[in-house]
Amino acid sequence: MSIVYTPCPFCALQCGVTIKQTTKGQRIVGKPHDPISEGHLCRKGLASLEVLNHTQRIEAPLLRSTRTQPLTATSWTTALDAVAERLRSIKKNWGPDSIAVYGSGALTNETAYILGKFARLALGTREIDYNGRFCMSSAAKAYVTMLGLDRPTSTFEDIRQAETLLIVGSNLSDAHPMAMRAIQHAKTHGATIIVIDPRRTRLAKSADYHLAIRPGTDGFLAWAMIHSIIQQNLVNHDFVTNRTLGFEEMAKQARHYSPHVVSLLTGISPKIIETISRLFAVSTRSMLLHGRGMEQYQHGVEAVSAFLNVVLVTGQIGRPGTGAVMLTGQANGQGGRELGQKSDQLPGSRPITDPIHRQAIARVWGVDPQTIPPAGRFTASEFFPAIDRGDIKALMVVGANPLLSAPDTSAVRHAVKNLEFLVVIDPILTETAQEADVVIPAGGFGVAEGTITNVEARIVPVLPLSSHLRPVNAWQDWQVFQELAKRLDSAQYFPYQTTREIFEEMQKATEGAPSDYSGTSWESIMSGQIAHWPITKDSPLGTPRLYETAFAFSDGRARFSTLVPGPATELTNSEYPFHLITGRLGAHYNSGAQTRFMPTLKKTPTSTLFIHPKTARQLAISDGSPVRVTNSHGTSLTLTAHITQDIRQDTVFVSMHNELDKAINHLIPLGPLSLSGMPEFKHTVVSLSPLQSLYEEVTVVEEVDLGITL
Ligand SMILES: Nc1nc2c(c(=O)[nH]1)N[C@H]1C(S)=C(S)[C@@H](COP(=O)(O)OP(=O)(O)OC[C@H]3O[C@@H](n4cnc5c(=O)[nH]c(N)nc54)[C@H](O)[C@@H]3O)O[C@H]1N2
Ligand SMILES: Nc1nc2c(c(=O)[nH]1)N[C@H]1C(S)=C(S)[C@@H](COP(=O)(O)OP(=O)(O)OC[C@H]3O[C@@H](n4cnc5c(=O)[nH]c(N)nc54)[C@H](O)[C@@H]3O)O[C@H]1N2
Ligand code: SF4
Ligand SMILES: [Mo]
Repeated sequence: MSIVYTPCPFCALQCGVTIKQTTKGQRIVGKPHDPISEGHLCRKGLASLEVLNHTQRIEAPLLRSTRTQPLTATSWTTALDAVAERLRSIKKNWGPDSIAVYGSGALTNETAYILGKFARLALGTREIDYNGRFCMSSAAKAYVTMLGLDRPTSTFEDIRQAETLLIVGSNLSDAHPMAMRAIQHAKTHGATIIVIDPRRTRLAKSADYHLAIRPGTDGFLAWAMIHSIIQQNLVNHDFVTNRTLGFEEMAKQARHYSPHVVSLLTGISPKIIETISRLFAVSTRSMLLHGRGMEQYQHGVEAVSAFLNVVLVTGQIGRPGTGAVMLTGQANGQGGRELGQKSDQLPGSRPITDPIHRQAIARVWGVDPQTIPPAGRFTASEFFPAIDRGDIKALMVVGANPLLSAPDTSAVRHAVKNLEFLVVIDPILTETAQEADVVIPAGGFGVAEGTITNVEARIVPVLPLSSHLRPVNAWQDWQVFQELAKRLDSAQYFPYQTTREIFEEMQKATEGAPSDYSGTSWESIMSGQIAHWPITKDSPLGTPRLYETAFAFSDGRARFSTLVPGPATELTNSEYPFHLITGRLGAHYNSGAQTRFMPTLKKTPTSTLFIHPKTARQLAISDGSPVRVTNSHGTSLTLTAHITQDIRQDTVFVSMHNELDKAINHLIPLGPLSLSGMPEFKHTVVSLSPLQSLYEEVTVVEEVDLGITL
């Protein structure tokens, strides 16, 4: 029997799994002593072996010569030659920036790093961005601007030690299930849990306070908390004076947001606003945790910034059991965004426009800084309109399924069809891959080797299964880019024999950068040493808790924010009276490309509309019946009603895991982007109409009843 320890392929907790391989097959259990899951796994983790023999898994490259032909299996050489030849000819005809690269937080650190290098050196394009733009970019912008680094300030050990936990727009119980262990630990030790979510999730049910806020109004709530903290004389003046800048201006702005006024916007009573503000301020150890629920709005950056103001004004940061934790979503949502996949960043979270950072990367890559293209013109969701305008002619998608997960599905589909060339690199034949000219399988669970940086900014080793048990013919992603680079006359930049060599080059590239990985080693990561970045030569064991003495600015001080909160882009009205909010189910994952085909997980249906019983009754909608959901642009989807008490009466919820013809992003327009480039994924307004009226059914039942009585 052999045993492999590797992380679960799904969320950013990266719980360790133990795969026991015997001649009879494989078995999966939790990894003992895992720092987050303590040896347990959620249902997705337990089902993860099903990713290996997934019905949509591809084992050989697929190719077609025209879009009207079906994709057929081909040799690696033919597929790689075809990709290189098409990209070379598009670059010659339209210039390098006509090729765009769409990366992912599902990739290892080494793949993320190589993808950025490949785009900028082998293709020479400035257009690279990734699906984390849809995920962590609003939180990242707020944290970098106010605290200095794009990283949660604290770890799960701090959550366990907290006395008050303020959890905003996060459905931990379904989206990060093993995190519930830390919450439960804190609760058992007397912590007060405050949850802000329009829905009563399992987390909300277990909380001391559940604020079922009106969607899109969190930013206002946070400002009312600041107002209330100042009014109740609960400002931590020592902290504010010694460790921050900009308090006076911020406090002046807070005057506009009295709990009374804000209660009208949010639906939360002034008394509750005052109570939770007091609790957060007076408790010795308070923490803020947040998910996408407040971030994926046009004013998501403003909302996160306002909550960080709450943390700073109360001085609840830099000590055990305090701080702010943006709950990263994807497996490598953290590392994925640090290593050069963002349109505006080079590896190490280095701003691409900064000459010193360009110089540092140019040195590691052995090129002139001029060779590194400038910042991209487009973020991930802007790629698709750019394709329609003719600015982008070829797209390379690596580890994402934008046909389902980017806003405005029909527009994305139209754009993808307009491309001269689409290549997808993914072990699964996703809906996006099905539209491609060439599909190349690489990486993924059981195959990928390297490292991932988890929700705590802790670097974890990723190991492949032994060769006789993993899918045949499996390639690492970097091998694909290396082979393509050879064909694009850039072999000299990709001389690697092993993944370790990439890790070591990546370490050099991050040395002295904001996200600094330089002080650890491949051996120590592979032997399971706990390491949270920054890991420098001076702090080789890393930094679990940030900002104990100074924030990451040259003067060491955090910055208060005066960004003004704003409403959701679309407001309910008589024609579209319901908020539609979107998010996750416990059994499925993101676009559903993996979980909709996994025998254990596919038992949980997708395409469901969660609706309150009173609303359902008013609209004559019965449980399990089809409902037409129409947005203000006149686009409709038919979904199946699931009646539940656990949602506001003016709000319905749909997951993002539906199959293509029911994809929720048919209803989410591209709309104005946030300051971070994030679309307003969480929200739109809709009208609802039953396709099968409850009253018709009731009439029939009454007739039968009458018959029996007579
Ligand atoms: N099971 C499962 N787990 C996952 C994933 C998955 O697809 N499935 N995906 C992973 C990824 S990539 C991510 S980013 C994370 C996401 O993790 P979360 O952010 O926790 O999950 P979501 O369901 O997207 O949104 C969280 C909550 O926001 C609420 N919400 C909607 N609008 C508002 C609002 O205006 N204000 C507030 N306060 N709340 C609001 C929704 O009701 C929902 O319960 O999960 C990760 N883990
Ligand atoms: N309306 C609405 N839309 C949303 C959201 C929402 O809440 N509401 N959430 C947004 C968020 S937070 C996110 S993160 C996105 C996620 O949505 P997508 O970007 O579509 O992500 P996934 O569906 O997780 O697809 C990841 C793919 O990566 C592949 N993969 C895994 N490992 C590897 C590897 O090692 N190598 C390669 N090459 N491929 C690999 C998997 O097989 C899978 O097909 O969706 C966004 N869209
Ligand atoms: S909590 Fe996340 S990482 Fe842990 S087992 Fe579940 S899906 Fe996997
Ligand atoms: Mo995400």
